[in-house]
Amino acid sequence: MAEFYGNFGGLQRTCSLLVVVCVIHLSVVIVFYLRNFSTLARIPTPVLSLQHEPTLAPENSTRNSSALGTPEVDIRQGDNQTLQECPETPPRLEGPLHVDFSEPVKLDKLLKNPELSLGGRYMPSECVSQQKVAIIIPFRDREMHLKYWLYYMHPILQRQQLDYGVFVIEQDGDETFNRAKLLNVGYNEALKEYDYNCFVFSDVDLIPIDDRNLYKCYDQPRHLSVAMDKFGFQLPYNQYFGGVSSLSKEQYLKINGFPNNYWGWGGEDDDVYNRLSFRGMTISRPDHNIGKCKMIRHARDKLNQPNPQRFTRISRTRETMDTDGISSLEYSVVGWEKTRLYTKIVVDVGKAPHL
Ligand code: BGN
Repeated sequence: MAEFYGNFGGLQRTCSLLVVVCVIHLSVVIVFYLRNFSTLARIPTPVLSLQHEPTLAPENSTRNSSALGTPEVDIRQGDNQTLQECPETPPRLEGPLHVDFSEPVKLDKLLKNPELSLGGRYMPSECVSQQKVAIIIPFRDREMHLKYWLYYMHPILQRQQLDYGVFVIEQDGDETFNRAKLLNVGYNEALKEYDYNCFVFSDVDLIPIDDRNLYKCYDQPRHLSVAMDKFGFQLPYNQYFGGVSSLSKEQYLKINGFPNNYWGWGGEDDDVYNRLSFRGMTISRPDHNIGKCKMIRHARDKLNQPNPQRFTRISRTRETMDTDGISSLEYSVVGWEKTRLYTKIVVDVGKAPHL
C-alpha cells in the first residue's frame, strides 16, 4: 500500500510537471501570436495619392503587362520578404555629378545589369517605391543622344529608388516633328504596360547634373530642367516648362494632356503651361543648384523648323484645351522594340495640316 502511495506521489509530480510545461508552452504561443498580430496591424493600408482614374489603355495590348498590388508594402515573389516603402530621401544619392558628352559611351555594362528588365524596367529590390514612373522621350533620329541619355540616366534613376520604365516614342516618316503629340502617345502606351501614376516627359538631349533632382511627381506639376547650361544655368523666363517636366496622372488628365496640333519647334510647352495655370495649378521646381542640367549640342533638325503658328496657338489655349488633347489623340503604332534599356514605340502621328 505504502509502495502504491509512493508510486502515486511520483506520478502526481510528473503530471504537475507536465501541466507546468504545457502552461509555459501555451504562454509562449500566445505571446508570439500577439506580437505578430501587432506587426501586421502596423503595416500601412495602401494609399494611392496620385491616381484614381481608370487607365485609358485599350484591352488589346499584345505586349507583356504586369500590375503590382499595393505600393507601400510588397512581398517580392520568391523570398517571402516584406518590404517597406522607400524613404522620402533616397540614401545613395551622390549630389553633383560629372556628365561629359565629349567622349563616346558604352552601354555594355548597363545591358548586363540584372536589375533592369526588358523594356527598361526597374524597381528597387530593397524597398517599395512611392510612385510608378513612366519616363517618356519623344524621339527621331538621335541615336547618339539616346545612348548618352541611357548611359547617364539609368544609374541616376536607380539611385533615386524609382519604380520606372523608359519609353522612347519615335515619330515615323518624314513629316514635321510633333513633340507634344508624341508625349501624349507615350502616356497612352505606357499605361498599356503598367499601372503608372507619374509621367516624366524628357527631351532626349537633357541630362541632370545632380541626382538630387528627383524624377518623380509632386503635389503640383514639376519643372525639372530649371537651370540648363544652354541658358547660362538660368530659367529663360518664369513660365518656361520645356525640357524635362513631370505630371501625375491626375494632373495630366486635369489639363486633358498635351496639345496635338503643334507641328515643328516651339510653343507646345507654353501651351502646357497655359493649361496648367487655367486649371489652377502652379509649377513646382527644384532649387536652382539641384536643377542644373546639360544639353547635348546639336544643329536644328531639318524636320523641326520653328512653327509659324505657335504664336496664335498659344494665345488660344483656353478655347482649344478641352477638345485638343489626350481626349482627341489619334495615331497608329507602326512597330515597337524592347531592350533591357528601353521600350521603343514607332508611331505614325499623321500629317501637319497644310496652310
Ligand atoms: C520659347 C519657346 C518655347 C521653348 C523656349 C526655349 C515659343 C512660343 C512663342 C513665344 N516658345 O521661345 O517653346 O521651349 O523658347 O527654347 O516659341
